Order: sequence, then C-alpha cells, then structure tokens
Amino acid sequence: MAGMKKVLVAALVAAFAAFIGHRILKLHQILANREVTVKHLKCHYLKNIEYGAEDITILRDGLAFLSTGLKYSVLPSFSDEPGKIYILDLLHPKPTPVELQIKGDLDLSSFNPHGISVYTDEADDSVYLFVVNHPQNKSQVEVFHFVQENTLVHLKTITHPLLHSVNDIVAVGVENFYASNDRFFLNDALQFLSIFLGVPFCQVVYYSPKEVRVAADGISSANGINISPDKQYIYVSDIIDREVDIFERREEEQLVYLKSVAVGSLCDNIDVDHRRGDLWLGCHPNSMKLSKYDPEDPPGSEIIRIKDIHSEQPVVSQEYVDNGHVLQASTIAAPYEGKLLIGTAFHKALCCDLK
Ligand SMILES: [Ca+2]
Ligand SMILES: [Ca+2]
Ligand SMILES: [Ca+2]
Repeated sequence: MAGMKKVLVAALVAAFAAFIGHRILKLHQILANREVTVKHLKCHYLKNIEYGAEDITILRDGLAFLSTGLKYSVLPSFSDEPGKIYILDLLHPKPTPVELQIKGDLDLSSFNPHGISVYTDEADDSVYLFVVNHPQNKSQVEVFHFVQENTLVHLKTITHPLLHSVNDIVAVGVENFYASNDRFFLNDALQFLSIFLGVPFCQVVYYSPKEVRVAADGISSANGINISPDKQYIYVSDIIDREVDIFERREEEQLVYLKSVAVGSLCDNIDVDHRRGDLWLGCHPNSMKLSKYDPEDPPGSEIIRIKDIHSEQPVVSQEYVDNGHVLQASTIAAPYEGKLLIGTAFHKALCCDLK
C-alpha cells in the first residue's frame, strides 16, 4: 500500500514538473527576442508624430485617424503631454497629420487614447469615432462625432465594470461596439500567474446602451479587434498566444469561435483591407526589448499580412520588418490604395508605398 502511494506521489510530482517545464518553455517563447531579418518598403516618417500612433483607422475616402501619445503601464513613454487624435488625408499629394480639435465636455489634460474605431452612419453619412481612453490608468470609451475638417465633438463617456482593461474596440453601430480586454486580473501578480499557468481568461465584451455582456471568452490576452468587410466575422489578436482568433457574429451579437490562425509574432492591432479582406497586423518581434527599453538596443517592428483567412490554408506573410533602427514597437499597419500607414506604441509613424 505504502509502495503504491509512493508511485502515485512520484507520478504526480513528475506530471507537475512536466507541466511547469512546459509552461516555462511557453513563457520563454512569449518573451523570446527573435532576431529579425530587415525587410523594408519605400517609406517616410509622418510629420508631427514623435510619441507613437498606437492605432490608426482609415475611412473609405482616404481620411486616416491616428491615436497618439499613449501612456500604458507595460510600455515606455517619452512625453508628458496628454494624448491627441490626428487626421491625415491620404489623397493629398503630401499627406501630413493634423491635430483634431476636441470640443465638448472631456478633460483633455488626462486624455490618453489607445485603440480606436470609426463608424459611418449610412442614414446621414455621419462619422463617429470611438476611442479607448485611460485617464488616471482607468479604462473607458469616448464617443465623438467627427465634423469636417478638423473637429471632434465629444458625445459621451462610457464606463462599465466589464470594460475594465480595454485595449481596442470595433464599432458596429452608432452606439454599439465590441471591446477587447487585454487582461483579466487588475492585480499584476495574479495576471502574471494566469499567463504563466496558461489560463485564457480574457474576454470580448459587447456594449449597447441596453445591455453590456461578455460576447466571447477563453482568450489569453485580447489586443486588437476588427471586423470583416461583410460584417459577418470578428477578428481578435490573442497577443500572448501569437494567433488571430476568428469569431462569427450570430443573433443578438453573440460571437461563436471558429478557429485561430498562428502568426508567429506578438501581434497588436488589426486593420482589414476593405477591398480584399486581408488582415494587416502590427506586431512585436522582441517583447523583452519592448518592456526593458534600451535606446542602444531598441525593440523592432514587424508587419504581418494574412490572406484568405477563411480558407483552409490562410497565407501569413511578413510585409515589413525592422530591427528598431528605423521604427520601434509597431502596433498597427493600415493599407489604402497602394499606401501603408504604420503606427507604433511610443515611437514614430511611417507612410510607405506598397506598389
Ligand atoms: Ca482599432
Ligand atoms: Ca488563444
Ligand atoms: Ca493594441
């Protein structure tokens, strides 16, 4: 009997050790500094963007919105100024970002914009900009009405206990959106433990003025979120699992998980080419360099495209790669008519030629 007990304990200890070993290996993969081979495009820096453009979204008429100046706990930041929203006309011969004036009841001194999304109301062509905002490290969503040429009128601030760690949003109506939470625990130690143990607790939340609820869960860390051109599918970048999760929108805005596509990098925000349906991802090839920032050995940038994501064999390709000497910490890449805008967490932004 005692021998049996010993065998059982030894088996349990071995299984536990194997599990811990497996998790250490996984964590090592997440934190690994991949040495990247540079692959450049013909690009130039965007004027006026020195402290990051974490998220970028482009309207069909070529107007791009840029969310700039993010201050986020896990990332370095090099400006004491509050964040700003810029606009850029890609149809202009020399596109230059211009700061949007914000009117209405919003505290601009603590404005800290993160993920953004635009929604055009087809009834009257009104454009609404949804912005994740982190004043005093809180998490809330601001809704603005965009008024040509350069004004945002603040309409409302949305807060909710389920919107506790919002990274990005995708608007699906004038007052409706999906939001991705990039962590489950607000406590850093518990959050690290959940990542170490590989427990996928993160959620996508659906918001409408009538109800707020969890639309999808089981995600390790939900970062960028976006929608297919036909509005049938929602894409979420699970940054820790280095994959894009695909969900189908069903009745009453429930999301049904379909599959994940491995991307081999820690991918941040997602833009979707409205013509072809390709996904463009701003990714981090060296996560350790990102958190332990050293200007002598900066974190690199990696832009990944996924073609035919709904087919049996999606095509995942590197479209732009830099070792940090040109561009650090890319978070978003948005294509438009042969051009590609690339934004970063805290560094500059690029406008590149794809042709
Ligand atoms: Ca976004
Ligand atoms: Ca996952
Ligand atoms: Ca993000």
